Amino acid sequence: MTESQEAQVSEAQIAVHWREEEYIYPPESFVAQANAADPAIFDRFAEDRFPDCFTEYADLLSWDKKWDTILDTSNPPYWKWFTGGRLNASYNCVDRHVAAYGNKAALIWVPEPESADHVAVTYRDLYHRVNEFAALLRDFCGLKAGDRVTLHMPMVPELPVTMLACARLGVIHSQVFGGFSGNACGTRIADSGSRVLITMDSYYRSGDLVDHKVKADEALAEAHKQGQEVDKVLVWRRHPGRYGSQTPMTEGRDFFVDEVLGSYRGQLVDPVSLPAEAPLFLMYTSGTTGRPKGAQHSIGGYLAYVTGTSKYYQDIHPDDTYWCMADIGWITGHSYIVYGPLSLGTTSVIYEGTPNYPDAGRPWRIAERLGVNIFHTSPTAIRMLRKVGPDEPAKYNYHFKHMTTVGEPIEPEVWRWYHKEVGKGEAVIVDTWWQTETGGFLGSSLPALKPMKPGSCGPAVIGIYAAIYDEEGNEVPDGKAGNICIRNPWPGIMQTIWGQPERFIDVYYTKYNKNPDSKDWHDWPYFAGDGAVRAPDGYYRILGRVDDVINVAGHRLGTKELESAALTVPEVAEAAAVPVVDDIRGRAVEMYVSLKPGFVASDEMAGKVTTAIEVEIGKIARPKHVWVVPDMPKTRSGKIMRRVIASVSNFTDIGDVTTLANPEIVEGIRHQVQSEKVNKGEVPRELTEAEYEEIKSFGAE
Ligand code: 6R9
Repeated sequence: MTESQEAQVSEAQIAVHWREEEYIYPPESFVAQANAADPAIFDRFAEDRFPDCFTEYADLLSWDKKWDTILDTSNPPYWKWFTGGRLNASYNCVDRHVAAYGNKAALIWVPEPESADHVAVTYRDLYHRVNEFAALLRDFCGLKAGDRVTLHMPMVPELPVTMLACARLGVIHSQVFGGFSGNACGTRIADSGSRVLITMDSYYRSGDLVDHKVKADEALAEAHKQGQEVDKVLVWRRHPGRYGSQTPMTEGRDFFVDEVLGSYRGQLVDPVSLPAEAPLFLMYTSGTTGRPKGAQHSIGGYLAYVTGTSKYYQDIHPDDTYWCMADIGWITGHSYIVYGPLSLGTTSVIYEGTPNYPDAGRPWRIAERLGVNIFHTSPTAIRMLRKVGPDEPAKYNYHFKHMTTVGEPIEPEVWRWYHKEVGKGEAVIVDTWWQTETGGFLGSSLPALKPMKPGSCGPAVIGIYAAIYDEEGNEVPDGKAGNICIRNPWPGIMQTIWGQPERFIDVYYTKYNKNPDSKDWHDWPYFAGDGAVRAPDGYYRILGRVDDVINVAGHRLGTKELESAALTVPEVAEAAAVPVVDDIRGRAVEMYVSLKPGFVASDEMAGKVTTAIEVEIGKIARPKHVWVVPDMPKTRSGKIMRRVIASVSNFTDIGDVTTLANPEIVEGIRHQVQSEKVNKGEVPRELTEAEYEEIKSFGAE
């Protein structure tokens, strides 16, 4: 960087200092068996080989017809990968493995009740189950390629069966996380225009059989309110033949899958040969406005990308037993429980319940019993298991060769516990940074070829050329924080936001695009919305979101979504959501609300806000506190200053309030909130510099 460029670096940039962690090298035994152990791979994916390098991923798939063009950039930033090619995702994840691995488990399902045996679904079983269900979707529901179907299912093998049956027909599935509320599901049904909802009656969670069908009725009511009618609700039963819900079935609309399926037994459905750029699924995620964004992923590009990254970064071989503890309702589960692992013909474990049920030894008993050798989870789960059972892993005789962490930054000391105790010092760790929108990994170390560095996700993955820009689009020097961007398209990138093509450009591209007419991909960096710092060795440390998204336990919650949920309480006049640093879940949500004139603050009012959030979004978004305050700190133009209340909640320096329209209220709010927290023993530890910066600039105006 020249001196003049250096001078342009904005003063607003934050220097982020943290102790550089030592490298940790992979064991010889891992390197000897790794899928990617030859450094020549870095040359194959170097920038001058782009986009041709990605044919290495596409070649891992079986194509009905090979592509004509690797990357079509004629309509930026709506990139098209492998155009002219045709394939089927269900064929690639199921049919093509039956000859060689027909008797091998594709899925091993572990029910939550420990007394129940695990269930192995072989590739041959999976083939039959996917075919039958595809026949039902086609002939009973009248579904065809391009139709959307909403799934609201728990962690059961019927979920991948349903996804793969949709994929067989080219039906676009939109799986909504099972823990989300009926209303959240209904909003997604309406947004995607689904006429069919596929759900399950009940499932086990923390020891209880949860009534899930009740949410289907709420979802349909919400979808109806938003103008979308649903003709059929297909209800899988957790125990076939035995209904586990109190909610009545609606005649002519709701059907038990196990009953209807009887007529389709043994039927085979040819996988529909589809264009590479046809959509495979939608995955909804939160943004800064209330309306969720349906990230649309393609068949060819997406499947190639998750297959390639599963092979090289997850080091999956067909004879591995791979367990990703994420929920299939999130992108991690789609890419790295279902599509990537099954495309490679491996055995993928699905666990129904919570990791610490009935105790903190459960994951390690599962690993021991099933011979899991690749393990994948989130920092939140690691922190929790470390807290409740730090010595548990050592009691079990399992051996991981490889472990993943995903979803949030991981603290170096938590990383070290994961490495030493869970990995028994034998396993490599990949810290994988990526997003719903990106389909697969963006930042991670290639495990046999790059050392691990606790707290850093590693360099950009092969074929991804990252950069950190300041607000003006200048690259920042190493060691300085800025906005991490990906300079090039890649096959896993979403195609668009379903039904909101302008928002796709606005959110991810407008910020750093200098010429909207350019057809050159170099002019369209992808803005990820995360702050990051690069070290001189090229390793990235992800600092967290730079927008109004709160990452709770690896799940993205939009402040606007939380606030609109709070505003459904009739007495609430204004609402603001802020993050508070949480030792287990990374961040928790705190809500601040003010009431309409004539209403008084009470615990009951706070309770109503909590309930509203659970109903609108789900229990996962449940705020840690709801503070009913007399008024919100506001700018003169009337905007709520979230950074001020975020500082109050986190006990950090409140900063300059002289620009507020009502600075006098801040002291009262601080007293109210902090004295209650002190009474409850909730004073947070001292924040790290990065956390401090996040709070200080939260929702910055
Ligand atoms: C895969 C997934 C994406 C956001 C992302 C970032 C955070 C994900 C991370 C990480 C630090 C990691 N994030 N992985 N932060 N280190 N290894 O999580 O997708 O649910 O869309 O969340 O999560 O802030 O922007 P998604």
